[in-house]
Amino acid sequence: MKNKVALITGATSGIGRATAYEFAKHGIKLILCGRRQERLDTIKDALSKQTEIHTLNFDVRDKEAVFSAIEGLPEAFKQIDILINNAGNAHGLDPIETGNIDDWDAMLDINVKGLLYVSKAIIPQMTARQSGQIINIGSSAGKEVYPKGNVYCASKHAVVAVTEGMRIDLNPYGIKVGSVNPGLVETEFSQVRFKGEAVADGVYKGYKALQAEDVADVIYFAVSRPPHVNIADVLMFCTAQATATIVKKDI
Ligand code: NDP
Ligand code: 8X3
Repeated sequence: MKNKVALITGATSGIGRATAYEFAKHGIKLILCGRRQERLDTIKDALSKQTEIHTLNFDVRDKEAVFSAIEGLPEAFKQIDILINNAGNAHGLDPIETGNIDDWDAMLDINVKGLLYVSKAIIPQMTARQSGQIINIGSSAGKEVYPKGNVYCASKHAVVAVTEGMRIDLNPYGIKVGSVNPGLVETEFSQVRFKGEAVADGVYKGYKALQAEDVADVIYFAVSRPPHVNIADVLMFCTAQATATIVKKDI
């Protein structure tokens, strides 16, 4: 894996950050993206002994910023072998009749359109080289709709559909495309979903949720397979979770 270059969106927290740490262990060169520059700097400092790191600060909703950041990459990072489309969040957990339109916009603009913008900026170099790998971080919410999940679930169903579409369209170029779809993962996700309200603290209580590192392990497994193997679609839960609504809790 040494000398490969991976670009990870949403690398400042949770699954993206854990993936950066996992990739760094294996000497993969990293382009780490997010909006919080201080965090990008801290992660760069922490991992620079293990591998070369470049950081990019952009909001995935801003297509001009996305394209100019990727076009402006220094020579050593210009060839991207692995794209991890991870940036995203849930915003709110409300029934459809009272859902907040700004939350809907955020989820569709970030989780779906942002993923498309970043992909569009990178795919042409992969098709030109006839190689590359794209892993989209979907969710169990992309496989199953749950009460009040409505638009978040729609955004993640879209990620699953876009992943399948990419795999079909990029098949002639030998590009690997797959998705990793976790259930409950203990990250900042619920703080964002519930806008810092106290309810967020209870989401991971009473059971052992997946940790970001568990998902990063699977992502690394997918990128470290031999050339003829593509991990197309992974659904992963913590042991306590059976479906979106069935979670065995000790409280
Ligand atoms: P975190 O909130 O911990 O991390 C989200 C990451 O996305 C941050 O690095 C954040 O960076 C980045 N991000 C959010 N909005 C934007 C934006 N507009 N532009 C650029 N970057 C953005 O959550 P997770 O690690 O849990 O989530 C990562 C992915 O995993 C998401 O796609 C999420 O839907 C998915 N997922 C999460 C699950 C969970 O239970 N936690 C389960 C299944 C899937 P910054 O704020 O610095 O820009
Ligand atoms: C995050 C998992 O169950 O909150 O995608 O939708 S869930």
